[in-house]
Amino acid sequence: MPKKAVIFDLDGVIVDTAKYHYLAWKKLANQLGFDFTPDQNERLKGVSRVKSLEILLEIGGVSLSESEKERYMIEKNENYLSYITKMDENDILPNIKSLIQHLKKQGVLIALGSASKNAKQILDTLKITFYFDAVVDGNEVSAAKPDPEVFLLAAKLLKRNPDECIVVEDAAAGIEAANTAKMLSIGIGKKEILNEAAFVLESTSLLTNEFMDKLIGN
Ligand code: B16
Ligand code: MG
Repeated sequence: MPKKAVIFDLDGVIVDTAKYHYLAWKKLANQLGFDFTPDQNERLKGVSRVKSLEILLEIGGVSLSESEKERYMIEKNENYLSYITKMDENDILPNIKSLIQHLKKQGVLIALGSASKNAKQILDTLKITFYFDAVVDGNEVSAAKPDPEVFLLAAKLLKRNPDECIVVEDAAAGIEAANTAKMLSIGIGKKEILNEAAFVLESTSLLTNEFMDKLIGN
C-alpha cells in the first residue's frame, strides 16, 4: 500500500524535550526522597503524565493520596514548562524541519501523534504548527500509548487508512501503538529498546529525505 501520510511523535522525535521531562521527574523524585536514573526514565517515555507519576512512585516505593498526586503533577508540569518556554526553532532535532517541508512539497500529509498535553504549545514555540494537517495530543485521547488510539485518530482526521501511514516514534510504547494500529513504524533511538519497530535509526540525522522517499515509494 503506498504511504500517503507521516505521523510524527513529538518528544524525542521533533524536539529533545525528553531531557526536560527527565529533569522535572528527577527533581520530584529527589523531593520525595529517592533517586531516579536515566535508565529508569526509559519507562516514562511516550506514556501519559499520570502514568509517568505512577511508574515513578512505584520505582521509589512511595504511595500518595489522589490530591497529593494532583498537586505533584501540577508542580512537575510547571517545572517542565520552565524549561520549555526557553526553547526556540534551534531546538528542533536534526533534519526534521527540512524533512517535513520536503514531504509537504510532495503532497504527503503530516500529523502529530503525541501523548503530551503541552504539544500544541511546543509546536507554536518551535513555529512549525502550520505544517501539520492534523494534531492529536494528550488532550484528545482517552487511552495512552501503547494503545493505538492516538495514531488511529490522526489517520482518521487525515482521512487515510492506517496502512497508508508511517509513524516516527522514540518510545517502545509508541512503536507498540503504531504496530497495533497496523502502521509502518520507524524507531528513533536504540535497537535494544525499539526492537519491535520495522526500522530503527539511531538519530533523526539518519531520517533523511531520501530514506523517507524510498518508504513512500517515490
Ligand atoms: P505532558 P510524546 C510524551 O510525549 C512524553 O514522551 C512522555 O515522557 C510524557 O510523559 C508525555 O508526553 C506526557 O507529557 O506531561 O507534557 O503531557 O513522546 O508522546 O510526544
Ligand atoms: Mg516521544
